[in-house]
Amino acid sequence: MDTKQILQYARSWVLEAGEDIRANINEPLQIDTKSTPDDLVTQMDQQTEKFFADKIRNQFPDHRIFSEEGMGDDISDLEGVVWIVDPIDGTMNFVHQQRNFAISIGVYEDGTGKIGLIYDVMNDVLYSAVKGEGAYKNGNRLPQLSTTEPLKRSIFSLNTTWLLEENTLVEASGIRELVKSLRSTRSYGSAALEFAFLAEGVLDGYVTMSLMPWDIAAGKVLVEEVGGVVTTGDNRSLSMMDRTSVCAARGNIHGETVENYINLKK
Ligand code: 2AM
Ligand code: CA
Ligand code: CA
Ligand code: CA
Repeated sequence: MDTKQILQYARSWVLEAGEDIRANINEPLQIDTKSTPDDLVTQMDQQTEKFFADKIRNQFPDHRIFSEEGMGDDISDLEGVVWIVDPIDGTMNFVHQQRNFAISIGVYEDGTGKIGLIYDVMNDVLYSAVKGEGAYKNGNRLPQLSTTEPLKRSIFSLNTTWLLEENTLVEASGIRELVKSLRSTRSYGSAALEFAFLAEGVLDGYVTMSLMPWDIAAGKVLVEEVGGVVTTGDNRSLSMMDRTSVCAARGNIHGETVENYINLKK
């Protein structure tokens, strides 16, 4: 694939979609729910996904689209070029806060992540990475992550739905031990931004249950380009087809972290 050309189109579409979201940020939202009353979707999620699907299909008719809100293709493998799209990652933040959400686009070729774009829309900050060519924040190269800072001086982002898990699972997961070992924790509510902040070095790790491929696809490319490691919660490689737990961290603390997560399978 012509990575440079695809990156150029992807970047310009992401910026255009983001500008449209900003321009309409105070317009009334039509808010629907999906699997649960807290699983939200708005017309802006759908409209933005349709924007990408139309652009991709028009420009790259042989590429396929794997996306959250149903405008993509029926995907059961990652052969060829697949755009893995989350039009708004952090819909709850979008609805409640009008900030702290991102557009996330990963472009994969035969299952390998080639391009990752995460756009922090309200701050107009674009994180981008091409496999083998480094990661950037608004065009400025991000340095490699520290390989020496220990867990005790690390900040991890954690999804606090952990606290709702059965006590036995919480105990078995080692999450309490991990939290005790860290300097502190955060929770931003947008998986894509959590990956981007890890790539930027303002977070040192991100551990969560139950993400979908479009939550992860771009972030994995970004984090790996600065020397971070991204696996499932039980240290397997991510499939990018199924719902999965995630442990992403700086290279020197990932192994130690994931060993505290022996029961974090899904
Ligand atoms: P979303 O806003 O695109 O749905 C919130 O902690 C993070 O988890 C967000 O990145 C959110 O993505 C994702 N998320 C929220 N609900 C989810 C669900 N039911 N399944 C998978 N991911 C979800
Ligand atoms: Ca969603
Ligand atoms: Ca998402
Ligand atoms: Ca979404």
